[in-house]
Amino acid sequence: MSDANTALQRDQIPAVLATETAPDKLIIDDWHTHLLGPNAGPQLSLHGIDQQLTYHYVRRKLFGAGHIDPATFNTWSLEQQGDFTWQKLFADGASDPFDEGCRGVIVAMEALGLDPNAADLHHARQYYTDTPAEEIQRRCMELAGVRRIVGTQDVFNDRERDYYENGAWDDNYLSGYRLDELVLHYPRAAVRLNAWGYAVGSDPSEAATAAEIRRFLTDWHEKLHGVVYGACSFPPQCAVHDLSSQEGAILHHAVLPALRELKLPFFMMPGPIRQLQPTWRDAGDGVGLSDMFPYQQLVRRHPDNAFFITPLHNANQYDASVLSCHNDNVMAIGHWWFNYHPGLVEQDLRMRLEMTGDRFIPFNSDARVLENLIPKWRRFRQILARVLGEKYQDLHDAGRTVTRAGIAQTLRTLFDPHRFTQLK
Ligand code: RAT
Ligand code: ZN
Repeated sequence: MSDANTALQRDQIPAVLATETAPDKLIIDDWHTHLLGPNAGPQLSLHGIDQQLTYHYVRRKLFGAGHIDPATFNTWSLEQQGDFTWQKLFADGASDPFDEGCRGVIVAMEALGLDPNAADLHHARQYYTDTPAEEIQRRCMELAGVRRIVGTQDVFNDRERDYYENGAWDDNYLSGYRLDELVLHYPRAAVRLNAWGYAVGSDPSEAATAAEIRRFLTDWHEKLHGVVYGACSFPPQCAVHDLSSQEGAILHHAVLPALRELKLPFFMMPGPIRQLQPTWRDAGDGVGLSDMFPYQQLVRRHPDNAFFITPLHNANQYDASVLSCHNDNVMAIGHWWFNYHPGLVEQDLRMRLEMTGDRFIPFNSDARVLENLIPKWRRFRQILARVLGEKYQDLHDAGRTVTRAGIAQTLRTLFDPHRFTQLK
Protein backbone atom coordinates (compact mmCIF):
# COMPACT_ATOMS: atom_id res chain seq x y z
CA MET A 1 0.00 0.00 0.00
CA SER A 2 1.44 3.41 -0.98
CA ASP A 3 1.83 6.22 1.55
CA ALA A 4 -1.05 8.13 0.05
CA ASN A 5 -3.41 5.23 0.76
CA THR A 6 -2.30 4.61 4.35
CA ALA A 7 -5.00 5.28 6.93
CA LEU A 8 -4.30 8.58 8.71
CA GLN A 9 -4.42 8.99 12.47
CA ARG A 10 -6.79 11.71 13.67
CA ASP A 11 -3.97 14.05 14.68
CA GLN A 12 -2.21 13.67 11.30
CA ILE A 13 -5.18 15.08 9.39
CA PRO A 14 -4.62 18.86 9.92
CA ALA A 15 -1.02 18.71 8.61
CA VAL A 16 -2.12 16.77 5.52
CA LEU A 17 -4.83 19.35 4.82
CA ALA A 18 -2.33 22.19 5.21
CA THR A 19 -0.01 20.57 2.63
CA GLU A 20 -2.72 19.56 0.19
CA THR A 21 -4.34 23.03 0.11
CA ALA A 22 -1.06 24.99 -0.18
CA PRO A 23 -0.63 27.19 -3.29
CA ASP A 24 2.20 25.04 -4.65
CA LYS A 25 0.06 21.88 -4.40
CA LEU A 26 -3.54 22.88 -5.07
CA ILE A 27 -3.24 25.06 -8.16
CA ILE A 28 -6.65 26.32 -9.12
CA ASP A 29 -8.60 28.26 -11.71
CA ASP A 30 -10.23 31.44 -10.39
CA TRP A 31 -13.77 31.52 -11.78
CA HIS A 32 -14.77 35.11 -11.18
CA THR A 33 -12.47 38.09 -11.24
CA HIS A 34 -12.42 41.49 -12.93
CA LEU A 35 -8.84 41.01 -14.14
CA LEU A 36 -7.30 41.34 -17.57
CA GLY A 37 -3.71 40.45 -18.44
CA PRO A 38 -0.82 42.85 -19.20
CA ASN A 39 -1.65 42.86 -22.94
CA ALA A 40 -4.79 44.85 -22.11
CA GLY A 41 -2.59 47.81 -21.01
CA PRO A 42 -2.44 49.77 -17.72
CA GLN A 43 -5.98 51.16 -17.90
CA LEU A 44 -7.56 47.70 -18.01
CA SER A 45 -4.94 45.43 -16.42
CA LEU A 46 -4.75 46.79 -12.89
CA HIS A 47 -1.84 46.19 -10.55
CA GLY A 48 0.50 48.21 -8.34
CA ILE A 49 0.41 49.77 -4.91
CA ASP A 50 -1.87 52.67 -5.83
CA GLN A 51 -4.42 50.40 -7.50
CA GLN A 52 -4.46 48.24 -4.36
CA LEU A 53 -4.91 51.26 -2.11
CA THR A 54 -7.81 52.55 -4.22
CA TYR A 55 -9.52 49.13 -4.52
CA HIS A 56 -13.12 49.70 -3.54
CA TYR A 57 -12.93 47.64 -0.33
CA VAL A 58 -10.29 50.11 0.90
CA ARG A 59 -11.95 53.25 -0.51
CA ARG A 60 -15.19 52.24 1.22
CA LYS A 61 -13.36 52.37 4.54
CA LEU A 62 -11.70 55.70 3.75
CA PHE A 63 -14.98 57.36 2.74
CA GLY A 64 -17.01 55.66 5.46
CA ALA A 65 -14.70 57.11 8.13
CA GLY A 66 -15.23 60.58 6.66
CA HIS A 67 -11.54 61.14 5.90
CA ILE A 68 -12.28 62.93 2.65
CA ASP A 69 -15.14 64.13 0.48
CA PRO A 70 -15.37 61.43 -2.28
CA ALA A 71 -16.05 64.01 -5.01
CA THR A 72 -12.77 65.79 -4.15
CA PHE A 73 -10.88 62.48 -3.90
CA ASN A 74 -12.10 61.53 -7.38
CA THR A 75 -10.42 64.60 -8.90
CA TRP A 76 -6.95 63.59 -7.61
CA SER A 77 -4.34 61.58 -9.51
CA LEU A 78 -4.01 57.88 -8.68
CA GLU A 79 -0.74 58.57 -6.80
CA GLN A 80 -2.30 61.37 -4.72
CA GLN A 81 -5.15 59.04 -3.83
CA GLY A 82 -2.65 56.29 -2.90
CA ASP A 83 -0.56 58.61 -0.69
CA PHE A 84 -3.58 59.99 1.11
CA THR A 85 -5.01 56.51 1.75
CA TRP A 86 -1.67 55.20 2.97
CA GLN A 87 -1.34 58.05 5.46
CA LYS A 88 -4.90 57.91 6.76
CA LEU A 89 -5.43 54.16 6.98
CA PHE A 90 -1.95 52.67 7.38
CA ALA A 91 0.79 55.07 8.50
CA ASP A 92 -1.28 57.30 10.84
CA GLY A 93 -4.43 55.18 11.17
CA ALA A 94 -6.67 55.70 14.20
CA SER A 95 -6.53 51.94 14.76
CA ASP A 96 -4.75 48.96 13.23
CA PRO A 97 -6.20 47.81 9.90
CA PHE A 98 -8.19 44.70 10.79
CA ASP A 99 -10.64 44.94 7.90
CA GLU A 100 -10.07 42.52 5.01
CA GLY A 101 -9.59 45.34 2.50
CA CYS A 102 -6.62 46.92 4.30
CA ARG A 103 -5.28 43.62 5.59
CA GLY A 104 -5.19 42.43 1.97
CA VAL A 105 -2.79 45.25 1.05
CA ILE A 106 -0.49 44.24 3.92
CA VAL A 107 -0.53 40.54 2.96
CA ALA A 108 0.23 41.29 -0.71
CA MET A 109 3.05 43.73 0.16
CA GLU A 110 4.67 41.27 2.55
CA ALA A 111 4.37 38.41 0.03
CA LEU A 112 5.98 40.51 -2.71
CA GLY A 113 8.86 41.54 -0.44
CA LEU A 114 7.64 45.11 0.20
CA ASP A 115 7.53 46.75 3.62
CA PRO A 116 3.93 46.98 4.86
CA ASN A 117 5.08 49.19 7.76
CA ALA A 118 6.82 51.80 5.61
CA ALA A 119 6.23 55.46 6.39
CA ASP A 120 5.52 56.21 2.74
CA LEU A 121 5.12 54.51 -0.65
CA HIS A 122 8.48 55.44 -2.13
CA HIS A 123 10.01 51.93 -2.15
CA ALA A 124 6.80 50.21 -3.14
CA ARG A 125 6.44 52.49 -6.16
CA GLN A 126 10.06 51.88 -7.11
CA TYR A 127 9.44 48.10 -7.08
CA TYR A 128 6.59 48.53 -9.53
CA THR A 129 8.61 50.87 -11.76
CA ASP A 130 11.45 48.34 -11.88
CA THR A 131 9.35 45.19 -12.40
CA PRO A 132 7.65 44.36 -15.72
CA ALA A 133 3.90 43.76 -15.58
CA GLU A 134 4.38 40.16 -16.81
CA GLU A 135 6.66 39.41 -13.87
CA ILE A 136 4.21 40.91 -11.37
CA GLN A 137 1.48 38.80 -12.88
CA ARG A 138 3.64 35.67 -12.70
CA ARG A 139 4.47 36.28 -9.03
CA CYS A 140 0.90 37.07 -8.01
CA MET A 141 -0.44 33.95 -9.70
CA GLU A 142 2.30 31.77 -8.24
CA LEU A 143 1.89 33.15 -4.71
CA ALA A 144 -1.88 32.67 -4.93
CA GLY A 145 -1.63 29.25 -6.60
CA VAL A 146 -3.78 30.33 -9.54
CA ARG A 147 -3.40 28.72 -12.99
CA ARG A 148 -6.10 30.47 -15.04
CA ILE A 149 -8.23 33.54 -14.46
CA VAL A 150 -11.78 34.12 -15.62
CA GLY A 151 -12.54 37.82 -16.12
CA THR A 152 -15.73 39.87 -16.42
CA GLN A 153 -16.21 40.73 -20.08
CA ASP A 154 -18.67 43.58 -20.60
CA VAL A 155 -18.87 44.24 -24.32
CA PHE A 156 -21.11 47.29 -23.72
CA ASN A 157 -18.10 49.02 -22.15
CA ASP A 158 -16.43 50.87 -25.05
CA ARG A 159 -12.88 50.63 -23.79
CA GLU A 160 -13.19 46.94 -23.04
CA ARG A 161 -14.91 46.19 -26.34
CA ASP A 162 -12.15 47.87 -28.27
CA TYR A 163 -9.60 45.63 -26.55
CA TYR A 164 -11.66 42.47 -27.18
CA GLU A 165 -11.96 43.35 -30.86
CA ASN A 166 -8.43 44.57 -31.51
CA GLY A 167 -6.10 43.55 -28.68
CA ALA A 168 -3.94 40.48 -28.12
CA TRP A 169 -5.29 38.09 -25.52
CA ASP A 170 -3.23 36.73 -22.63
CA ASP A 171 -3.39 32.94 -22.73
CA ASN A 172 -4.04 32.26 -19.06
CA TYR A 173 -7.17 34.44 -19.06
CA LEU A 174 -10.65 33.18 -19.91
CA SER A 175 -13.90 35.10 -20.36
CA GLY A 176 -16.92 35.53 -18.10
CA TYR A 177 -19.43 37.00 -20.52
CA ARG A 178 -21.21 39.69 -18.48
CA LEU A 179 -24.82 40.38 -19.40
CA ASP A 180 -26.05 42.97 -16.87
CA GLU A 181 -26.43 45.75 -19.41
CA LEU A 182 -28.38 43.56 -21.81
CA VAL A 183 -30.66 41.99 -19.19
CA LEU A 184 -31.18 44.83 -16.70
CA HIS A 185 -31.07 47.83 -19.06
CA TYR A 186 -32.56 46.44 -22.22
CA PRO A 187 -33.95 49.74 -23.64
CA ARG A 188 -30.45 51.25 -23.42
CA ALA A 189 -28.80 48.07 -24.74
CA ALA A 190 -31.24 47.87 -27.66
CA VAL A 191 -30.03 51.22 -28.98
CA ARG A 192 -26.46 49.89 -29.03
CA LEU A 193 -27.50 46.57 -30.59
CA ASN A 194 -29.23 48.39 -33.45
CA ALA A 195 -26.16 50.56 -33.98
CA TRP A 196 -24.06 47.37 -34.19
CA GLY A 197 -26.31 45.85 -36.87
CA TYR A 198 -28.70 43.73 -34.79
CA ALA A 199 -32.28 44.64 -35.72
CA VAL A 200 -33.94 44.46 -32.31
CA GLY A 201 -37.22 46.02 -31.27
CA SER A 202 -38.37 47.11 -27.83
CA ASP A 203 -39.98 43.77 -26.93
CA PRO A 204 -37.47 40.96 -26.32
CA SER A 205 -40.26 38.38 -26.32
CA GLU A 206 -41.02 39.13 -29.96
CA ALA A 207 -39.54 36.26 -32.06
CA ALA A 208 -37.45 38.32 -34.53
CA THR A 209 -36.00 40.47 -31.73
CA ALA A 210 -35.18 37.44 -29.57
CA ALA A 211 -33.46 35.81 -32.56
CA GLU A 212 -31.33 38.91 -33.12
CA ILE A 213 -30.32 39.04 -29.45
CA ARG A 214 -29.31 35.40 -29.68
CA ARG A 215 -27.28 36.18 -32.79
CA PHE A 216 -25.52 38.98 -30.88
CA LEU A 217 -24.71 36.61 -28.00
CA THR A 218 -23.40 33.93 -30.33
CA ASP A 219 -21.27 36.37 -32.31
CA TRP A 220 -19.60 37.64 -29.14
CA HIS A 221 -19.11 34.13 -27.89
CA GLU A 222 -16.96 33.67 -31.00
CA LYS A 223 -15.05 36.92 -30.51
CA LEU A 224 -14.25 36.58 -26.81
CA HIS A 225 -11.49 34.25 -25.73
CA GLY A 226 -12.55 31.02 -24.01
CA VAL A 227 -15.97 31.96 -22.64
CA VAL A 228 -16.84 29.79 -19.64
CA TYR A 229 -20.26 31.21 -18.72
CA GLY A 230 -22.72 34.04 -19.17
CA ALA A 231 -23.20 36.09 -15.97
CA CYS A 232 -25.56 38.66 -14.57
CA SER A 233 -26.09 40.31 -11.19
CA PHE A 234 -29.68 41.09 -10.16
CA PRO A 235 -31.17 43.60 -7.72
CA PRO A 236 -32.71 41.92 -4.66
CA GLN A 237 -36.31 41.90 -5.84
CA CYS A 238 -35.82 41.05 -9.51
CA ALA A 239 -38.60 38.98 -11.13
CA VAL A 240 -36.27 36.80 -13.20
CA HIS A 241 -39.03 34.20 -13.66
CA ASP A 242 -41.79 36.61 -14.72
CA LEU A 243 -42.23 36.59 -18.49
CA SER A 244 -44.15 39.87 -18.39
CA SER A 245 -41.07 41.64 -16.96
CA GLN A 246 -38.32 42.82 -19.29
CA GLU A 247 -35.67 40.83 -17.41
CA GLY A 248 -37.79 37.66 -17.35
CA ALA A 249 -38.61 37.95 -21.06
CA ILE A 250 -35.07 38.50 -22.22
CA LEU A 251 -33.75 35.64 -20.09
CA HIS A 252 -36.46 33.26 -21.25
CA HIS A 253 -36.51 34.08 -24.97
CA ALA A 254 -32.93 35.04 -25.70
CA VAL A 255 -30.25 34.56 -23.02
CA LEU A 256 -31.05 31.09 -21.71
CA PRO A 257 -31.73 29.55 -25.16
CA ALA A 258 -28.46 31.03 -26.46
CA LEU A 259 -26.45 29.78 -23.47
CA ARG A 260 -28.03 26.34 -23.74
CA GLU A 261 -27.08 26.21 -27.42
CA LEU A 262 -23.53 27.28 -26.59
CA LYS A 263 -23.38 24.79 -23.68
CA LEU A 264 -22.55 27.56 -21.22
CA PRO A 265 -23.83 27.87 -17.65
CA PHE A 266 -25.64 30.99 -16.48
CA PHE A 267 -23.95 32.56 -13.44
CA MET A 268 -26.56 34.41 -11.32
CA MET A 269 -25.55 36.97 -8.71
CA PRO A 270 -28.62 38.17 -6.81
CA GLY A 271 -28.40 40.93 -4.24
CA PRO A 272 -26.52 44.13 -5.14
CA ILE A 273 -28.24 47.48 -4.86
CA ARG A 274 -26.20 49.61 -7.21
CA GLN A 275 -25.01 53.14 -6.58
CA LEU A 276 -26.45 53.99 -3.19
CA GLN A 277 -23.57 56.47 -2.93
CA PRO A 278 -22.87 57.59 -6.52
CA THR A 279 -19.75 59.66 -5.74
CA TRP A 280 -18.20 56.59 -4.12
CA ARG A 281 -18.34 54.89 -7.55
CA ASP A 282 -17.88 51.10 -7.23
CA ALA A 283 -17.49 51.49 -3.44
CA GLY A 284 -21.01 52.94 -3.27
CA ASP A 285 -23.07 49.80 -3.94
CA GLY A 286 -25.14 48.13 -1.25
CA VAL A 287 -26.80 44.78 -0.65
CA GLY A 288 -30.33 43.54 -0.03
CA LEU A 289 -31.92 40.22 0.87
CA SER A 290 -33.17 38.53 -2.30
CA ASP A 291 -36.47 36.82 -2.80
CA MET A 292 -35.38 33.35 -3.95
CA PHE A 293 -38.76 32.26 -5.30
CA PRO A 294 -38.05 33.69 -8.80
CA TYR A 295 -34.79 31.70 -8.97
CA GLN A 296 -36.54 28.49 -7.95
CA GLN A 297 -39.01 29.04 -10.77
CA LEU A 298 -36.36 29.98 -13.31
CA VAL A 299 -34.14 26.92 -12.82
CA ARG A 300 -37.15 24.57 -12.94
CA ARG A 301 -38.50 26.15 -16.09
CA HIS A 302 -35.13 25.67 -17.78
CA PRO A 303 -34.04 22.15 -16.76
CA ASP A 304 -31.62 21.90 -19.71
CA ASN A 305 -29.69 25.01 -18.71
CA ALA A 306 -26.93 24.90 -16.10
CA PHE A 307 -26.95 27.60 -13.40
CA PHE A 308 -24.45 28.91 -10.87
CA ILE A 309 -25.74 31.02 -8.06
CA THR A 310 -23.93 33.27 -5.58
CA PRO A 311 -26.25 35.52 -3.60
CA LEU A 312 -24.67 38.65 -2.18
CA HIS A 313 -26.68 38.70 1.03
CA ASN A 314 -25.26 36.21 3.48
CA ALA A 315 -28.70 35.13 4.66
CA ASN A 316 -29.41 33.92 1.09
CA GLN A 317 -26.46 31.47 1.06
CA TYR A 318 -28.57 28.85 2.75
CA ASP A 319 -31.35 29.22 0.15
CA ALA A 320 -28.78 28.85 -2.63
CA SER A 321 -27.52 25.57 -1.18
CA VAL A 322 -31.05 24.25 -0.76
CA LEU A 323 -31.74 25.22 -4.39
CA SER A 324 -28.72 23.18 -5.48
CA CYS A 325 -29.93 20.20 -3.43
CA HIS A 326 -33.26 20.07 -5.26
CA ASN A 327 -32.07 20.85 -8.76
CA ASP A 328 -29.29 18.95 -10.50
CA ASN A 329 -28.77 21.90 -12.87
CA VAL A 330 -27.74 24.31 -10.06
CA MET A 331 -24.54 24.83 -8.07
CA ALA A 332 -23.68 27.46 -5.50
CA ILE A 333 -20.37 29.18 -6.21
CA GLY A 334 -17.95 31.39 -4.32
CA HIS A 335 -18.20 34.03 -1.62
CA TRP A 336 -18.04 37.42 -3.21
CA TRP A 337 -17.71 41.01 -2.11
CA PHE A 338 -19.71 41.63 1.10
CA ASN A 339 -19.61 37.87 1.72
CA TYR A 340 -15.86 37.80 1.51
CA HIS A 341 -15.15 37.92 5.21
CA PRO A 342 -13.43 35.04 6.95
CA GLY A 343 -16.20 34.46 9.51
CA LEU A 344 -18.89 34.34 6.82
CA VAL A 345 -16.83 32.26 4.40
CA GLU A 346 -16.11 29.72 7.13
CA GLN A 347 -19.76 29.50 8.13
CA ASP A 348 -20.92 29.08 4.51
CA LEU A 349 -18.23 26.53 3.68
CA ARG A 350 -19.28 24.40 6.66
CA MET A 351 -22.92 24.70 5.69
CA ARG A 352 -22.27 23.75 2.06
CA LEU A 353 -20.15 20.72 3.00
CA GLU A 354 -22.73 19.57 5.54
CA MET A 355 -25.72 20.11 3.28
CA THR A 356 -24.43 19.18 -0.17
CA GLY A 357 -21.18 17.22 0.24
CA ASP A 358 -19.22 18.37 -2.83
CA ARG A 359 -21.96 20.06 -4.90
CA PHE A 360 -20.58 23.57 -4.87
CA ILE A 361 -17.67 25.53 -6.31
CA PRO A 362 -15.73 26.69 -3.26
CA PHE A 363 -14.29 30.09 -3.99
CA ASN A 364 -13.54 32.76 -6.53
CA SER A 365 -11.57 35.86 -5.68
CA ASP A 366 -13.56 38.63 -7.41
CA ALA A 367 -10.15 40.32 -7.67
CA ARG A 368 -10.06 43.67 -9.48
CA VAL A 369 -6.36 44.26 -8.92
CA LEU A 370 -3.88 41.47 -9.65
CA GLU A 371 -2.40 41.56 -6.14
CA ASN A 372 -5.88 40.91 -4.64
CA LEU A 373 -5.35 37.28 -5.68
CA ILE A 374 -2.72 36.81 -2.98
CA PRO A 375 -4.62 37.75 0.22
CA LYS A 376 -7.94 36.39 -0.98
CA TRP A 377 -6.72 32.96 -2.03
CA ARG A 378 -4.37 32.66 0.93
CA ARG A 379 -7.18 33.47 3.30
CA PHE A 380 -9.51 31.00 1.64
CA ARG A 381 -6.89 28.25 1.69
CA GLN A 382 -6.45 28.70 5.47
CA ILE A 383 -10.20 28.45 6.01
CA LEU A 384 -10.52 25.47 3.67
CA ALA A 385 -7.72 23.58 5.44
CA ARG A 386 -9.26 24.26 8.86
CA VAL A 387 -12.86 23.42 7.97
CA LEU A 388 -12.11 20.41 5.80
CA GLY A 389 -9.62 19.19 8.42
CA GLU A 390 -12.36 19.25 11.06
CA LYS A 391 -14.77 17.52 8.70
CA TYR A 392 -12.23 14.77 8.02
CA GLN A 393 -11.58 14.32 11.73
CA ASP A 394 -15.31 14.06 12.21
CA LEU A 395 -15.54 11.38 9.49
CA HIS A 396 -12.58 9.59 11.06
CA ASP A 397 -14.39 9.60 14.42
CA ALA A 398 -17.46 8.20 12.70
CA GLY A 399 -15.43 5.20 11.47
CA ARG A 400 -14.42 6.21 7.93
CA THR A 401 -10.84 5.47 6.84
CA VAL A 402 -9.23 8.79 5.92
CA THR A 403 -6.23 8.83 3.57
CA ARG A 404 -4.11 11.47 1.88
CA ALA A 405 -5.27 10.10 -1.48
CA GLY A 406 -8.91 10.51 -0.46
CA ILE A 407 -8.32 14.08 0.68
CA ALA A 408 -6.52 14.91 -2.58
CA GLN A 409 -9.38 13.40 -4.58
CA THR A 410 -11.99 15.50 -2.74
CA LEU A 411 -9.97 18.64 -3.44
CA ARG A 412 -9.66 17.72 -7.11
CA THR A 413 -13.42 17.29 -7.30
CA LEU A 414 -14.18 20.60 -5.58
CA PHE A 415 -11.81 22.55 -7.82
CA ASP A 416 -12.32 20.61 -11.06
CA PRO A 417 -12.71 23.18 -13.85
CA HIS A 418 -14.62 20.69 -15.99
CA ARG A 419 -17.50 20.73 -13.56
CA PHE A 420 -18.67 23.62 -15.65
CA THR A 421 -19.22 21.39 -18.62
CA GLN A 422 -20.30 18.30 -16.69
CA LEU A 423 -23.16 20.13 -15.05
CA LYS A 424 -26.03 19.54 -17.50
O1 RAT B 1 -17.01 42.70 -5.93
C1 RAT B 1 -16.90 43.66 -6.66
O2 RAT B 1 -15.79 44.03 -7.03
C2 RAT B 1 -18.14 44.42 -7.02
O3 RAT B 1 -17.78 45.70 -7.33
C3 RAT B 1 -18.95 43.89 -8.17
O4 RAT B 1 -18.42 44.27 -9.39
C4 RAT B 1 -19.19 42.47 -8.27
O5 RAT B 1 -18.03 41.75 -8.10
C5 RAT B 1 -19.81 42.07 -9.58
O6 RAT B 1 -19.21 41.27 -10.30
O7 RAT B 1 -20.92 42.54 -9.86
ZN1 ZN C 1 -17.41 40.63 -9.47
